[in-house]
Amino acid sequence: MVLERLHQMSSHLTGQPVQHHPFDPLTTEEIAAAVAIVRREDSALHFNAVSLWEPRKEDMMKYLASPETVPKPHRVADVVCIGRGSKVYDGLVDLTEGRVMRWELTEGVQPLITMEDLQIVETVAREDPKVIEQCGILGIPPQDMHKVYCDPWTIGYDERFGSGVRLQQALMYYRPHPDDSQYTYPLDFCPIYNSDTREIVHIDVPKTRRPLNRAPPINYHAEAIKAEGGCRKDLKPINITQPEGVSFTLEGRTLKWQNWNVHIGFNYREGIVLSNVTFNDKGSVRPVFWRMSLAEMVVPYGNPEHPHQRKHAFDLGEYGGGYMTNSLALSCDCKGAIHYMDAAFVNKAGEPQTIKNAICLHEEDAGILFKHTDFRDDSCTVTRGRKMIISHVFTAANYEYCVYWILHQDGVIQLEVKLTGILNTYALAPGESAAPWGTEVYPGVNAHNHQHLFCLRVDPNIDGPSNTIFQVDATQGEGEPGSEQNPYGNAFYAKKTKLETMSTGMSDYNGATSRTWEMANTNKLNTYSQKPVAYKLVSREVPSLLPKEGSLVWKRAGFARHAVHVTKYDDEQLHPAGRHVPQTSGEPSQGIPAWIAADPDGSLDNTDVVLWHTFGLTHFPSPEDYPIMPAEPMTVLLRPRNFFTSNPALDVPPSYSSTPSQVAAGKSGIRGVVDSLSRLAFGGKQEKGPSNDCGCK
Ligand SMILES: *[C@@H]1O[C@H](CO)[C@@H](O)[C@H](O)[C@H]1NC(C)=O
Ligand SMILES: *[C@@H]1O[C@H](CO)[C@@H](O)[C@H](O)[C@H]1NC(C)=O
Ligand SMILES: [Cu+2]
Repeated sequence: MVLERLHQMSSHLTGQPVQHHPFDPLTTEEIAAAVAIVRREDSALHFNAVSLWEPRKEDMMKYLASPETVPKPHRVADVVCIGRGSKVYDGLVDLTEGRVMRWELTEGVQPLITMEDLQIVETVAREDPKVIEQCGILGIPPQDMHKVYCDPWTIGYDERFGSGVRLQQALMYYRPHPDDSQYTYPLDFCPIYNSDTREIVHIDVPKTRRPLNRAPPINYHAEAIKAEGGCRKDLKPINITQPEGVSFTLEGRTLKWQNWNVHIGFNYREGIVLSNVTFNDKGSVRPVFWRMSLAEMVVPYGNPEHPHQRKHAFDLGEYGGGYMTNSLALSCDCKGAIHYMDAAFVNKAGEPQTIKNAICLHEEDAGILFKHTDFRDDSCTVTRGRKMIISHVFTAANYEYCVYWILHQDGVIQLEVKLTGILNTYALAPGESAAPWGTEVYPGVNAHNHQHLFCLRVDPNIDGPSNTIFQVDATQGEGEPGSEQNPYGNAFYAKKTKLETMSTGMSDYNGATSRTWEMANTNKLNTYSQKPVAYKLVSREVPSLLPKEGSLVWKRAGFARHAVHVTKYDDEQLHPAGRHVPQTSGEPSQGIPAWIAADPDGSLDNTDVVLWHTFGLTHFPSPEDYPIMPAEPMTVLLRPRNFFTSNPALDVPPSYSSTPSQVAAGKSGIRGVVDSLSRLAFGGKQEKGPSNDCGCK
């Protein structure tokens, strides 16, 4: 109904009917309109971001409750501009009314570094006399400067320069040939680049010099493999076909699949945003999550030598997971029958840009969903599962992050992140050991220890916005063996601890107690278990932040200090390390620690709360990770607990099902499911089972 109404709306911008869902990202037309409105005030600004300012939750709820009487929330653009002298402006542009709503000069911050900001640095570095001089010292003559490359990172934070000047650090490399991986040839010095003056303002040079690596190149592209003897030849094709098409539908950006209903947004910062996630439970549409996204991440490196303490990229807050997203048009990132969505951004000049096929939507077989065989007679039911995957892939200089939001038929939502791409590398002097802060992954190549810590933002809506978060620990029963309450010493139970207030609403991981966290609606009990309806966060790769308390990373990445933080819902609180992350000193810490400090006694009980979960891995590189890393997966599950009254996937058609009485009568239930291909694979000689063989052993 709401969508129908939206279809009927027409835009004053284009005069064309539009189908904006209030959560839809800004279109290229809307980005252009926002830029034009800002330009009326100041024509000399550069654009850093023009993105949807999502409707305030309260307005949205009111509108949904009575769309006839409450006006629809306006389309609003959230704008970040950079003016003369590095001045940063934050603004809001009301697109429905065509006016600037809010415009502020923000002092002492640096907005994220865009791809355009990054690309200039290499050109400048190659022409800088001091960089040329440093290259000379390492054995690269001036006429070879075109073989020198750099990955420009934000500077992170460097106390010598502070936050007032927009700076990048250039991690330097060399390519003997344009097709060679530069990561085999890191250079040992680090120029610092000023984005305003477009010049190298300083070079950090290590005390001990490390000459250019002389090892032969090692590459991973097909040409290189051909030279090494070619690709393996024993792979037969696997074809994935959906002869009758896909099982999902899209209405605008709202996906419907197997009882799920999800709005798919996208922005320059977080990439994919899932909103208004509901599950149709036998005809009753039940809210599950209001909004979910990967909100931030930090990759701290563990080498104590200056200036490597600066290497700790906040890939989302400092560069933007959306801005760095790949166009999936040319590659084979997803397989099967695929639906794509584009992403629209602004460039520095204020022109809308489109990344084609930024988001991929497709289904995959998910193996066994459930199965049971009655050992007495081999009667059996086996049901295969299917999953719906909403994904994007972004390239953060050397690294690739593949982000998969996966819906399952049993009410589970899974976030899988795969890490691939290339290690960040540094030079080694002849005879120098990489240990203990790194590993020599190839002769002369030092890959430093590091962590990848992701921050998942979940705004639960478990049968409504009033939710409570519990930490759940498997705990032994009180009393020693022989005692009255635990006579055999075997008792254990799930101990639930409520996260009560902002200042106490945090929790670390504990694998020994199988710790999970429940997002519960305590106002509604499950009919059978008499426990609150809930979704449980199950996450098992949760290292603690290794940089110590008081360190730069600890100060800047407050969100990473605990596995879970819970905060009271606030429309403005989307970015756990702050709105503008580059060059924050962490004094005071931005984002989550600041929000908690502002309302330490704020109650988290039975109210609208947000759960922030930091998970990830600690990466000690090894030669198998080089010259390109095989993808390493990591998974977080959101599982219904006491939410349904039985397995919600019972009605998924089984691949095979027979009852004891069908077996006794010599019938094998559903027919035609015997796996003929696997028999063929072994020469077609295998006996076909008896007619009541269920075919699933
Ligand atoms: C499998 O896919 C390949 C490549 O798309 C195609 O050439 C081939 O005909 C397909 N085979 C079958 C059995 O569909
Ligand atoms: C959320 O989804 C439900 C149905 O799944 C729909 O009735 C409601 O209007 C949606 N709300 C928004 C904000 O899209
Ligand atoms: Cu890594």
